[in-house]
Amino acid sequence: MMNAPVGGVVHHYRIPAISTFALACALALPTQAHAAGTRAGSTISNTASASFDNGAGTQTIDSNKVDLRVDELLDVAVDSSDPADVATTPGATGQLLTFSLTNNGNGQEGFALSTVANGGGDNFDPTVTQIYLDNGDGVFDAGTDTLYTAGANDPVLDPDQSRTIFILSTIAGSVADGDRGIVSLIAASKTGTGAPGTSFAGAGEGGGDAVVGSTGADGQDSGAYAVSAATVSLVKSAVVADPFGGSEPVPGATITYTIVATVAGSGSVNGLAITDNVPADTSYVANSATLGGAALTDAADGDAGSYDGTRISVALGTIAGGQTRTVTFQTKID
Ligand SMILES: [Ca+2]
Ligand SMILES: [Ca+2]
Ligand SMILES: [Ca+2]
Ligand SMILES: [Ca+2]
Repeated sequence: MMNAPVGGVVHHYRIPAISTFALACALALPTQAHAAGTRAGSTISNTASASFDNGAGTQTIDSNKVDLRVDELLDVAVDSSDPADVATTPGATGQLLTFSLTNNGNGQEGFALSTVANGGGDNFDPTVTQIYLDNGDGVFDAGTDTLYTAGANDPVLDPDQSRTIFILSTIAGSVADGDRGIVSLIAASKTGTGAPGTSFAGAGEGGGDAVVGSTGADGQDSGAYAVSAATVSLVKSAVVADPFGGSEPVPGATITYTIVATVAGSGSVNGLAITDNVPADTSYVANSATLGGAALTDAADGDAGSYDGTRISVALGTIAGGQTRTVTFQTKID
């Protein structure tokens, strides 16, 4: 048979002329794999023959034909498609986990989907809000993918067919940096599940029985969210310089305030801004604000700082964990 070498020939640059026909045949074959085995409902027919010589020459007789209808095996696999924990943040919504669902049976089958989000082995329980059935592009888009409703649009797959499934979750606001939350997706054959070998009479594709395969006709896999969060701490201090070279807080003395913002954690914070009202009985020293030692103008302009006559504002923007920002400004005691 030519079948065996064909697969190897396809991957070589030089194709022997003798294999051209075989190669063409290989390319013309359906691309679908046949891991699921012979399609349910197929008939396997067999007839035996006997030949003999009874003195009147060789004769041949055939047996009766034996037809066997192939039953449907129910097998399914669920696999997480996320290569690692999916990063999330406290209070986040619409957080995505991706799975593949594969019909490993030999007949068309529908699958009921469900999730478990409190299975343990982690730090918190995500709240699953929706399951979506992908439209085939492998990318989640709420506008073009199908919102799953159990019992209403259970995915139906041909043998060896796979479908991408998306799970969306909300993350509690109380979770901490580094916390993990696991969600499992479960798919169960709608014809039935059970111990391998369990048979559902007449329920198979093509009229045969449906028989639970080695997977129990259900499958599940888990994905996980990992919280990447940051916290901000703010420390303020003051240094006084009096007009006499000392540090007494007397009228005429200058107070230099220092505010240190420290961001901790594996995540980052957005829109970090520091404000400070200039205290009563003092007068702000014009253009005295600094950020990281660099001067800031009082005008609301290109730099991060401004003074509006009442308070100092410094916009720091997005700051990653492990970084600090130091702001100073001066006032004079009236
Ligand atoms: Ca079926
Ligand atoms: Ca949990
Ligand atoms: Ca899609
Ligand atoms: Ca400014």
